[in-house]
Amino acid sequence: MLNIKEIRQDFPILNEKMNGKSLIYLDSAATSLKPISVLNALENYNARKSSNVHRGVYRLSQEATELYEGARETVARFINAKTEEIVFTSGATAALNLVASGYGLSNLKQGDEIITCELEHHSSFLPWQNIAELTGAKLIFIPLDKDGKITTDNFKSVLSEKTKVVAINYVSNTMGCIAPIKEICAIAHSVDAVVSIDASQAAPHIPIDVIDLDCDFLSFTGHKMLSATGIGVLYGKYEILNKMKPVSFGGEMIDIVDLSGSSFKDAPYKFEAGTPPIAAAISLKSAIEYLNRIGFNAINEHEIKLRNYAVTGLKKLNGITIYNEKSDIGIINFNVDGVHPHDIATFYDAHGICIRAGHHCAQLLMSWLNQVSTLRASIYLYSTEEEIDRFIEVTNIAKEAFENGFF
Ligand code: C6P
Repeated sequence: MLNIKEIRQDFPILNEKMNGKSLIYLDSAATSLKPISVLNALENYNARKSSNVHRGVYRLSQEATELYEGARETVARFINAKTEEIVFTSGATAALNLVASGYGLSNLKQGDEIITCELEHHSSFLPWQNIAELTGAKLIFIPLDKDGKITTDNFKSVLSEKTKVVAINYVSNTMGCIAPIKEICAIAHSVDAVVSIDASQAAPHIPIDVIDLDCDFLSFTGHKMLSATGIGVLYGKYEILNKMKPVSFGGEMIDIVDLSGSSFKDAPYKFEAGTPPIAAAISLKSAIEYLNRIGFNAINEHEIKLRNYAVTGLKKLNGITIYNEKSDIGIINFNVDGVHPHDIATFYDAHGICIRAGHHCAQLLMSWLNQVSTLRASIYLYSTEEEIDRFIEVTNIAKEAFENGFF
């Protein structure tokens, strides 16, 4: 069980007031709060080790390089990968685009098929829609089950010898459901398709083992798992990654530059052109150490307990539609019937409660749900039962105010 009191002391922002009220942060799926250890790691680099990596022969630069490369080792251990299989990017969006442009563009042709689904975040879907347009490959969608989930049977129903790439999420950012990734990888490999996983909403909540999953690529972003913004991770099986051509060119990714042509370093460095997100990578190491100290079993247990508590509370109020009664992480996707989500979200804000309203960068899913937008409350390790009580209370006040025409 989590020691919630101790955990909350690690997050200084939780002492802030918002609109004169205690801050209740229920938008961790958008970005998480940051603990002191992560802030200290950032401060340590910026205040005491600030210099560029891989470039200087002087001691300070070597120390910065050690910190940066140490972060790569920590990330590799975190997902059971080899160090050279970890590419640092600016976020999950950049990592997912790198797979599509670096692998998809040169390996796909007219008639090939890319399997994806309507749960995808735009950063997972759009890069492949673009590659499909450029190569003539066809996008194929896994039919979701009645709860909006990917199942292995539904996946099998669209797989064929033409399938060359499978690009799907591990955990949906809007429904919070875990996809059967390990089974999907095994099935996809039976037709020699390559599998790219968007693990942005998985990495903060569940343990990931890329060897066990046997995925070919896996992307995630640091800022949803306690680190600073500006750092993302692309894991790729080394034999695939190293064959890929770089998509971004510039400093430090080169071997030899010559008038007649240039050559590049091996992976992962050929994909890290320019000065990398040094401070953010170092903060990600610290974030992973924090998460490992708490442990994913305790985190997940805490999230699911609070999530179920919130769903029970919401269901007691009439006129609430919940789109994901079951979910595997602390995400509740809902609407207050008859009221636009932005109006409710503004009401929450006046009470110090941060909740995301909109299409959540998942417009395909909104169409599947037959909605333009929804509300999303997302819970993390620092969330409390008292915060959920207040969230339910304010939802009720908002609902009654809108029903009685006060707005
Ligand atoms: N989702 C959300 O509120 P970046 O922005 O590159 O760090 O992460 C993109 C991304 C990719 N995949 C999934 C599943 C995601 O949830 C996100 C980011 C945020 O849901 C912001 S739209």
